[in-house]
Amino acid sequence: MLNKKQWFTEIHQDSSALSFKYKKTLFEGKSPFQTVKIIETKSHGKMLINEDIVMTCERDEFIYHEMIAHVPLFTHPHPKKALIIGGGDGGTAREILKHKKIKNCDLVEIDSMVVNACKKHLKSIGSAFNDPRLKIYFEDGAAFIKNKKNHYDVIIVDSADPIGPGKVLFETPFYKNVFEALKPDGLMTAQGESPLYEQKLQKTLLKTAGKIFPLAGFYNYGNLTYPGGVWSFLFASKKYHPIKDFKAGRVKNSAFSFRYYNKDIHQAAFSQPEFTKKNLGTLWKL
Ligand code: SPD
Repeated sequence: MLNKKQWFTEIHQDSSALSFKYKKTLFEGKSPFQTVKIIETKSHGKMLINEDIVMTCERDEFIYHEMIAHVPLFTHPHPKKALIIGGGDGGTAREILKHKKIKNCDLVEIDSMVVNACKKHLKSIGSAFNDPRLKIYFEDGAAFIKNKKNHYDVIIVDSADPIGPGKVLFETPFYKNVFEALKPDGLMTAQGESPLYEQKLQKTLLKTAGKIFPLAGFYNYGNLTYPGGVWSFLFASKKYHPIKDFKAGRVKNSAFSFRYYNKDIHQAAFSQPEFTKKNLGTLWKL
């Protein structure tokens, strides 16, 4: 919700709200899927907002994008082919393409308006759109993946919340198709919502992924702009374990300049508070 006094407010579950003061609106549109806005905030840089929900902003996007991309890519020992479902702002692609081992990265975003608006107004996030290894498809990711078998080393589901067109990305048929689309030693990560607000969803998601993948669990991160501050990613893998198979030396040798991710965070992020352990119970398979 944008109001006259230049505050954008995201209302969460009709019970709390996060507001950001902004200087101007850079882009405002309505696609067949959603409303899309980019605003210039007072203190959080440019911010992408879909359906009045903050997707990403310049001030803290590095946390989300480094964690969704480098945890899987430093777990898989030789990732060559990657798929991003969603991720139209380009931040996840930017991080994936830092890995020179990646030869091809497909990005399947349902909404071309998001990509085009970010290309124009959020260049620091969408800085890898011209990388020749990146191929963008404006399609429904859930449909796209049905036709891929044994194809990708790593799949990253960079989705919005499980409302609207993205809801299917949290459901069993989609996870079965992700499993099929991965090579025999492939692995995936997915936007996993707030462990504080979405305990029921996390439990369902882990049950879903845990029935399909031999290894499944959550890892956490903190940011400034998502309700509750502490958020998570789902990690699911056919073979490689994110801690036992992780070679910390690869992170150092990469010489990437991270702002959040490092070898210690990679491992620590899988530690869970007591309420999460209790919630996820024996389904925790890591
Ligand atoms: N509550 C909003 C969660 C949005 C997660 N996806 C963000 C996309 C960043 N590339």
